[in-house]
Amino acid sequence: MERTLSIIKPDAVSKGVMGKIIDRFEREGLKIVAMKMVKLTKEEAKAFYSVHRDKPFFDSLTDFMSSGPVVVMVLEGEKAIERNREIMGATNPKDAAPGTLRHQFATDVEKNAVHGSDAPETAQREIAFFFSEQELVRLT
Ligand code: RTP
Ligand code: MG
Repeated sequence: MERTLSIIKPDAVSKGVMGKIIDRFEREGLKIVAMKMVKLTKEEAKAFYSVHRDKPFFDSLTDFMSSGPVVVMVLEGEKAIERNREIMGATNPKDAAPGTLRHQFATDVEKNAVHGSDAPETAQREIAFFFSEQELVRLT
């Protein structure tokens, strides 16, 4: 069993599609083992996306991520990291395959509806960024 961090980004929350996104994860068999709604500060967004600190889009990305509430979730399942990335689709919705969340719900390459961890080490770091061990429910 693997865990990954998923974020429903501010664009998707304000469009009113968080239920649809959660529904998709449930239908795909990914189990939600932690979930909360938070509004990140600019500083928190910068810390979360610190790997991108030298990218030209960093300031804009962290403004966007702190612009409104987000839903953060821990998804659990076999190959959860890879499966979530498949369900999300490519970063740029123009490149995202039909049926992926970003194809369905993203506005542009930045306002792209969802985040998902990209590797086991990043999943561990990102889960710990938002949740303590006691906040993750045990399914069995
Ligand atoms: P994420 O980390 O949010 O799951 O997205 P990702 O792996 O598909 O893409 P990544 O390269 O990690 O980029 C992180 C987020 O930064 C914004 N971005 N803007 N303006 C741009 O060219 C640009 N490129 C990336 C997106 O919100 C992207 O998801
Ligand atoms: Mg990424």
